[in-house]
Amino acid sequence: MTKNKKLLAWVDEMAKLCKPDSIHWCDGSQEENDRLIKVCVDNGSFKPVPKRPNSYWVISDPKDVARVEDRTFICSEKEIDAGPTNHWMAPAEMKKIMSGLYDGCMKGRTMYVIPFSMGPLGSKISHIGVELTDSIYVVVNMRIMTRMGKAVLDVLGDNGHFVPCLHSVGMPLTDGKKDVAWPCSETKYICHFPEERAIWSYGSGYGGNALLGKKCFALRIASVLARDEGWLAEHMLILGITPPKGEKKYIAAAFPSACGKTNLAMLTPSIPGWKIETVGDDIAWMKFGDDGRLYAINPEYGFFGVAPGTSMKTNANAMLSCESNSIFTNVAYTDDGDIWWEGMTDVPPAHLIDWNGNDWTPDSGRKSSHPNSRFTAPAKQCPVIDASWEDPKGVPISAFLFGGRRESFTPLINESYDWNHGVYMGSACASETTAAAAGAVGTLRHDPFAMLPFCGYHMGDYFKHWISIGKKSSADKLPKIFFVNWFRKNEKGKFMWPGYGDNIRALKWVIERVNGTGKFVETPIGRLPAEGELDTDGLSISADDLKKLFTVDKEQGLKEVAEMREYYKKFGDRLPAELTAELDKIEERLKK
Ligand code: TSX
Ligand code: MN
Repeated sequence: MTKNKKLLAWVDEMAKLCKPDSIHWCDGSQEENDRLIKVCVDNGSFKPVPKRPNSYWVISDPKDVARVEDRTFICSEKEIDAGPTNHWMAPAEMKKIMSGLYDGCMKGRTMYVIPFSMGPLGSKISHIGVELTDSIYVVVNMRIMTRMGKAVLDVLGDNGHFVPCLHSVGMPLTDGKKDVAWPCSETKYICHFPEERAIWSYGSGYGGNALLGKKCFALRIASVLARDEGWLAEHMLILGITPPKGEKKYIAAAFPSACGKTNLAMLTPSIPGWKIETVGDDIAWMKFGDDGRLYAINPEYGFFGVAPGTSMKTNANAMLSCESNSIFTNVAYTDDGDIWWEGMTDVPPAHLIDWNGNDWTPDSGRKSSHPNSRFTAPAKQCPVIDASWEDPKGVPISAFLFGGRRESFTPLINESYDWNHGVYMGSACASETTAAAAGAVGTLRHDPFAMLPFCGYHMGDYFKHWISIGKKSSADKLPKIFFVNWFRKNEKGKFMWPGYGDNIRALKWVIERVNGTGKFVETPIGRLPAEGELDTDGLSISADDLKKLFTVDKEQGLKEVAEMREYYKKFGDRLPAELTAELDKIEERLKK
C-alpha cells in the first residue's frame, strides 16, 4: 500500500463521509481485474462477448448515457473565473450540498481506491490522480484508460502530489435494498474545484462523468495547471506522419464532436507510401523542451471511442483495437456472441439484443445501439500505435490543426499567417448544427479549440494563455497552425471532399509547409495551397468541386467576421486584444 500521509488521510476522511462497508486498494493486477469482472458477470451487469477474448458487454440505465453538461460545474472562488461558458457555484456552497449527498452514499458497497497516472509513469509531463469510487465498472474502465494500481503508488511515494477525485453512483444499499445492474442517481453533479485541484462527481456511472481521469482531470483541472505553469492541456489527437522517404513529423489536432477525430488519429492513408501512426485520439498535454519546441504526451492509456459509424471501412485500426480486452457500453449483442452497432456492417444482423436489453430486428424502427455507445480499448492494441506513444519525453509537435463541420465558406485547408492568427483559428472552431444536435439546422455552434465543455476556467483567459504560449518560443520552433474542413458541400448538397483516407492529401501539404517546400497563395483568411500543390493523383473529384474547396468568398467572409465579433462579445474584457486585432486584419484583407 502507501505511506503517503495526505493520501491516507484523504481516503480516511472520504470513507468516514461515504461510509462504505469496505475499502479496496486497487493494485491494478490481472488477478484483481478478473476477480472484479467475475463479480459483475455473476450479478448479471456484465456479459462476456465470446467472439472477443476477455471482452464484456454492458448496458447502462437508459437515463445515464452521456456527459451531463448542465450538471457540470467549475467551482472557483470567484464566479468570473469560471467564465461565460461554464456553470459555476461557490466551492463552499457546492461542498455543503455534495457532502449531504455523499453522507452514507456508499453504504452496502465497497469503496475502491484507484491510484492512476495520466501519462507514462515517471514522465515529467505526467500527473497522478486517485479516484475513489463505488463502481466496479469505473475500476475496470479506468484500468484500460489509465495506468493504474500499485506502480502508481510507488511513483507517488510518501510525499508525492495527487489530484483527489471522489466518485459515487449515488445509490447506497441500505435497509436490505437490492442492487441494480447499473446503479445511478437522478441527482447528478460533476464538480471541479480548480484552486484546490480536486474533483467531486456524484450520481452518474457513465464515461466522462465517472472516469474522472479523462475530461475532469486531463482537461478541466489540467487546463488550470497548464495556465498556471505555462504548458498546454488540449482536447487534441496526436499522430505521427511519415512520408515515403521523408522524416516522421507529429501533428496535434482539435475538432468539435462528430468531425471524426478518432478516425483521423488512426487514418489509413490513400496515397501509397505514406504512414500514419497514433499517439492519442483525444487529449494532448504539451510542455516546452529545452530546445524551445513543444513536446506532447497522450495522458491516456486507452480509447473510449464512439461506436456507431466505426467500421473496417471508416476506421479499421479502431476495429482492430477492440478485438479483445475491451468493454462495450450501450451497443447491441448478437446471437453468435459478438457485439454490433449501426454502421459496423452494411447489412445489419437479422436479430440482436439492443442497448435496452430488448429483442431487435432491422425492421423494429429504432436503433440497436445508443448514438453515444462506446468501446473502451487498450491503446497498445491499436495496430498503428506509434513507437513513441509512451516516450516520457513526449513527441515534438510540428503542426496544430483546428477544424469544424462547415458546409460552406471554410476551405479544405488553410494555414495561418502567424501564431496569433492561428490562435484566432482555434477560437473560431465551430460546427454547423445538424438535425441530430439541438438548435436550428444550419446555425453555428461555436466550440473554441474544441474546449467548450472542457476548459476549467474563463475562456477569455484561455485565449490569452494561447497568445502567451506564442511568446515563449520562436516562430521556427512553434508548431505551424492550420484550419481544415472535410465537410464542405456543393450547391447540390453533396460533400465535395471524399474525406477519410484521402485526408492524407491535406496532411501531405501540411508536412510540405512544415518542411518549407509547399507553395501557397495568400488569401484574406490565410494561406491556401497554390494551384496544383494539393496531391490529387488517383483522386476522383471534379475540377469544379476541387476549385470550390479552395474558394474564399469575400461576402461570406465578411459575414463570418461579423459573426465572430458578435461571438467574442461573450468574453467581455477578458478577450485578448490580439484576437480583435486578428479579426480587424481579416476584415481589412476581405475589403481590399
Ligand atoms: O470521420 C470522418 N472523416 C475523418 C476521417 C479521417 N467522417 C465521419 C464524420 C462523423 C464522425 C467524415 N464524413 C469525413 C471525414 O473526413 N468526411 C465525411 C463526409 C463524407 C461522408 C461520406 C462520403 C464522403 C464524405 N462518401 C463518399 O464520398 C462516397
Ligand atoms: Mn473528446
